Amino acid sequence: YVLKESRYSYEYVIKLILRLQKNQFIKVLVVDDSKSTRAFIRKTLKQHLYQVLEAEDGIEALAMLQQQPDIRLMIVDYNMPNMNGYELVKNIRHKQNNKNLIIIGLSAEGSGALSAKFIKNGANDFLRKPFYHEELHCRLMHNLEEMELLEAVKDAANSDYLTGLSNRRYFFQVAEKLYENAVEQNKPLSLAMLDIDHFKQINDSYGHEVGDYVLTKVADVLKEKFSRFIVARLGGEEFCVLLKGLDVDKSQQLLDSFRCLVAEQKLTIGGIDIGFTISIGVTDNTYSSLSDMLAIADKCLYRAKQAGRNLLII
Ligand code: GH3
Ligand code: MG
Ligand code: MG
Ligand code: MG
Repeated sequence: YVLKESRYSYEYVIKLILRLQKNQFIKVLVVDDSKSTRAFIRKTLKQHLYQVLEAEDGIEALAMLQQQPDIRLMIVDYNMPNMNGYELVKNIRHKQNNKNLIIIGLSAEGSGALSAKFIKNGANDFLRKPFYHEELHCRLMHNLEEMELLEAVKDAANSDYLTGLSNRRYFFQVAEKLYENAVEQNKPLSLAMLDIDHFKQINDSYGHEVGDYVLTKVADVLKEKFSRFIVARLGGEEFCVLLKGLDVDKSQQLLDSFRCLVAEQKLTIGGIDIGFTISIGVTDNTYSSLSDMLAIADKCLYRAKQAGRNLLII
């Protein structure tokens, strides 16, 4: 359909082809008590390769949202039995943590107060029935693009550009919450500071680009080995891992096997084998505070350096 209609841009067609190729269809939930309106919206959206789900009322919609958290978009009618559209929006925005869900209000009642009510309660946009199918398409597109842009900005703000790990900013934001949860629930939590040994020598011997490559490789192994945990690059060649649910003994096992793995492997860059090691400081002292934990782990790391490097100290 989109290919047949000449009015769609080249970029848009490519976007749809990519969606088809990856089999990634955006899930839209249409909530309306009118079967004919649902059918009309379904037909329009299917032409643009959305995956369309339907609910007859708010209660059914809430249940579907619970079961399918990958629903990205919702189109919500105003007049419905059991719960009207704006109550549904209010309910979703207040109770559930789904800021990334786009909600578009819908009504045949032409009052401006109604659209304001929808938007005040958390809808992203509003459409008046009857609407031209192109208007629906444009509003969805517009809101999706805005959301994608916002997500990209958030991602960039939270991650380290070179390694793709969480950055310092994000780490402290999340770590503080994890620390509080661990203390409240009396659950184990340990923290490790890692630092590449004699990294300056790698830069000095092979150049800064090779140094960067080493950093990305270390980050890749960290991501793989500690995928269940929070791993961040705190700066330079210094990393931090926050191990929720693990006491210091289990953390030590995991971290020490990582340390051995790094020490045993060599990176081959331009025909040259480069070996390096990592020193680690660990603590699970949740009695103090997160900043104390960081300070203790840092002290242990310093001791590991003093004791000759390529060591883990608790
Ligand atoms: P130690 O074993 O005591 O940790 O010695 P070191 O040489 O690893 O530590 P030092 O703090 O003396 O040097 C760290 C070096 O890391 C200095 C700095 O130029 C380099 N560095 C920091 N950030 C980056 C980066 O993003 N890329 C590269 N290639 N080098 C970096
Ligand atoms: Mg209705
Ligand atoms: Mg170092
Ligand atoms: Mg350092």
